[in-house]
Amino acid sequence: MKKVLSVVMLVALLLTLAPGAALAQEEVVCESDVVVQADDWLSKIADKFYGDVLAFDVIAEATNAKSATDDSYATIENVDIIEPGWKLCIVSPEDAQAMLGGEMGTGMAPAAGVVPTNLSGVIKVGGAHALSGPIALYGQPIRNGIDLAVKQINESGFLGNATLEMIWGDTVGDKEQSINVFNKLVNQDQVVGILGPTLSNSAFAADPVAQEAGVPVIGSSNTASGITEMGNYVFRTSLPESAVIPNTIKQTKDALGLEKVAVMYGNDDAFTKSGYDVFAQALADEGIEVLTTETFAKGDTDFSAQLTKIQALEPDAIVLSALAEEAANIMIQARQLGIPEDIRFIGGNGFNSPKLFELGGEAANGAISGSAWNISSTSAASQKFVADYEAEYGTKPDQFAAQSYTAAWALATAIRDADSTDRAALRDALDAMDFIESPLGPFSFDDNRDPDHPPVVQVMEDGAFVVFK
Ligand code: 1QQ
Repeated sequence: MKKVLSVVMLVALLLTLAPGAALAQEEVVCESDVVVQADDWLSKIADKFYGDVLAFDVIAEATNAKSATDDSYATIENVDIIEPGWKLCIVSPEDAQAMLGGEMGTGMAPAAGVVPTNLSGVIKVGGAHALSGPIALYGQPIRNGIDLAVKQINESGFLGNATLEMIWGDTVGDKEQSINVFNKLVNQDQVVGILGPTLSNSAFAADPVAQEAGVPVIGSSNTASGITEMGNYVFRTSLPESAVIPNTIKQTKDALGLEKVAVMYGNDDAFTKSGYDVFAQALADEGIEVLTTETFAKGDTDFSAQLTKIQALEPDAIVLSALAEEAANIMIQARQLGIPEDIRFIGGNGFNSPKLFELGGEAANGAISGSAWNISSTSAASQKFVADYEAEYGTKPDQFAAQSYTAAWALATAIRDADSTDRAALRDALDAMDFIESPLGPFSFDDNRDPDHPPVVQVMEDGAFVVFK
């Protein structure tokens, strides 16, 4: 009798555990973890990872199963309420299909680990960046990010029997040199795609060479308006200033109580001019008065005339669209003139190099800039990138390295998805690329071949970039 009872109890217990919903924690294998960003709702994340919002239940179920024994994972009680900072469990697409009983739609991303069959040998990729001269302060970390990605792509067998080889050319941050490098890469080296160039100014000169030859080009530091409008072979992983600055102005207005500012910009560079246009519009939109607009040119070293005028007007802040070298000199001279430290500098992408502090020293502390990425990002992909970069180079990566690393992975993903090195097929594969994991968050190109993810505002504190609050 006793035995019969226990068998009945066991069957009853199994019945309560058995139905599809019951997922024992040990059955759940997270292929990756994702930390929720500000506007990454569960349905969006499901769409990104599985190409299907239906898979949203899978993420909730897998995350809850993990959180039962590991409290670093979130507990999701209501799928309509998820919080930034929550760690979610992303299972493999195959497991997701199985958990949903094969209900996912057709838009599913190709399963990770599908090895291309047509590729073999060495695939040449062009790297066109400023590797010497003043702009190399951006170009070197960019090169590091690309070289790290290529090493990982090759060592992991991501492209099956094929490996990538970078053919580097030094643009020196110069238009003519950029055109020369692009011509060589396209015609002589016959690369499948080009990563670069460093400056928007160079991109406007050289990208048409790639566009006309039908060679995909991915910029990872070009932030001026109009870059991807040059043609359907032009992509970028760098958030344009237009996607970053309005948020920077809004946040700094609220935090610093800005009512009136002075503006300074370089009037002979595509990025600094475009950044100025975006700043001017954002200031107007926020109702912030512009007391004066001062200009300078690349290579200028004496900014005392502009800064003396600005000092007399007593602005709440100085909005500065500049590359790092000029920006650092302007900051030093402003403080030397006696413009107090609480009159902050607010800038764009040009500030986002650690060299700003190396060149500007104490005067660079407090500088605020709109950025695509901050090193404190808690996403697993970002933390892995930072650790791998530090292990490889012994220095911390900057935003430019995060973006160039993403560009190299995007090109490799397109090569793998297309299972071909045909340049037109690669262009199409970049266009159609599903979200990939990246230090910038889940990454894909939007309909204009630009990135689409939330910006951050960072501030230089004791020589390091921290998130501005
Ligand atoms: C551009 C930029 C520069 C700061 C790149 C180094 O954003 O030229 O578009």
